[in-house]
Amino acid sequence: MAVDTIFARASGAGKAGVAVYRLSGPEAFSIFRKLVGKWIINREAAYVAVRDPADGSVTGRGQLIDRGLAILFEGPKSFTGEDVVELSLHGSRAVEEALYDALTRAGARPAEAGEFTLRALKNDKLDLAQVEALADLIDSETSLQRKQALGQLDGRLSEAAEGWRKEILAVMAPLEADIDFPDEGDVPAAVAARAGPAIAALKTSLTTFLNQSVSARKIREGVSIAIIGPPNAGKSSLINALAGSDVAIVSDIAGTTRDIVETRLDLGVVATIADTAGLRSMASDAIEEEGVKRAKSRAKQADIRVLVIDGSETVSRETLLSGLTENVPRETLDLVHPGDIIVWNKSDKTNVDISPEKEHSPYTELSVSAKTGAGMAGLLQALTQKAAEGVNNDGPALTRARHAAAVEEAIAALTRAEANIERAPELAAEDARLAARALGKITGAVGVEDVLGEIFSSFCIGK
Ligand SMILES: Nc1nc2c(ncn2[C@@H]2O[C@H](COP(=O)(O)OP(=O)(O)O)[C@@H](O)[C@H]2O)c(=O)[nH]1
Ligand SMILES: [Mg+2]
Repeated sequence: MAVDTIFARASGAGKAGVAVYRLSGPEAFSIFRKLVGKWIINREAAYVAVRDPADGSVTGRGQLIDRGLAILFEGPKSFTGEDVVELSLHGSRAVEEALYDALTRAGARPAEAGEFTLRALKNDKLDLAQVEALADLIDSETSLQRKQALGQLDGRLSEAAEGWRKEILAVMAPLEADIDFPDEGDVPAAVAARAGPAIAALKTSLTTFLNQSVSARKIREGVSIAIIGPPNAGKSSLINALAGSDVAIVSDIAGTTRDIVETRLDLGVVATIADTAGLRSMASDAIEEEGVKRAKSRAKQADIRVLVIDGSETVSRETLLSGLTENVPRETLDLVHPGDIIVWNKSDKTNVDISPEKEHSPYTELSVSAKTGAGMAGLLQALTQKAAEGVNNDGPALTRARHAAAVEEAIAALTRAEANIERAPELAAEDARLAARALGKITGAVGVEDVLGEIFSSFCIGK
């Protein structure tokens, strides 16, 4: 099947001093010649005039479109593995339109979203884990995300997955030999003696790896923080103070915040912080009631909860934590887990003195004033620390649910192999084969077609 030559703007849309256009495919170089009228040296930037070969006969003589830098990348040493042309021209709508017309007339077609990367995958320039890493790198917002994506783009995860897959295959080989020579009576015991511990060791390393993946996914997906508490405690004031902008409406009318208001914070790790409706049992109407329901459900899903208390109104720490305070019922306290944060707000008014007991508290307790900003640096620090807890970005990491599912599948298969190894080595061999297959899904050595749609749906044109 003939492969089309495709083009797209690789740099962001809109007006810009320079925009990079990419052309890839078997006709990329001949189309370049039609527009530029000459050859340039592979992998060397050259200043060229790009012209519209409208009359179809004389190359390089048409109407001038723009001048700029061109680089040729001869396949397979290019991003897609095909012949690639990169043109850095002026980033204007008119240049873009004229260029697209000319390229289309010269025989190329506009690329679909992610099509360059898809070609890189098909031509073995990147494996599936690296394609995901590329998407993550382009989407990265924090330095941890950037480093993690770069590591994966370098093949850190792919190498680990491939390494384990090969180890499993190595363990499997004597099991298969056993199947081939079933008459040698003492083989099963010897095989089991050797393969059993090897399978157990593999299972252990895969399980450790899987457990670490929680933090890797946190880096990619971000941690979720929910601000909860009774009405008028200052939850909305707090999110505004943290975000440094008015994301939520502040008012002394109880029940003002009804839906969840979210904003992003860079705590080293990306964090989504949510302001929620005040928790009270006597909601004034059905909308507020729904808001309370959402607040509770968000509190349950969040990685970190921040319970905000009006410290100027609460009588004492004991009454609060025993659930005796009228406006902070037991039900609200039950949403808060050990390790979560309790913020005693409005410290600018008289506030409960938490200093004697806070050292022994199962929670991180802080006295702040969302109004004056007192104590806010400490809160930010506590959030940063909790968000970073257990986040480790050294070494390969399972950054997506898809990777974790593949490792889980491999562990389950190895568990079956372990159980079968003495009684039925042929079944154990099959289980080991399935474990290897499961790991092959990470790089796309297996089952690539099943996940392509989902992975590439996040790509935009030009990637
Ligand atoms: N004095 C004082 N007032 C505050 C503080 N934080 C919030 N408030 C006030 O408390 C009222 C309720 O605040 P709001 O943020 O809307 O509370 P929410 O219902 O928990 O979201 C508003 O009148 C705020 O101005 C604070 O630290 N000190
Ligand atoms: Mg509010």
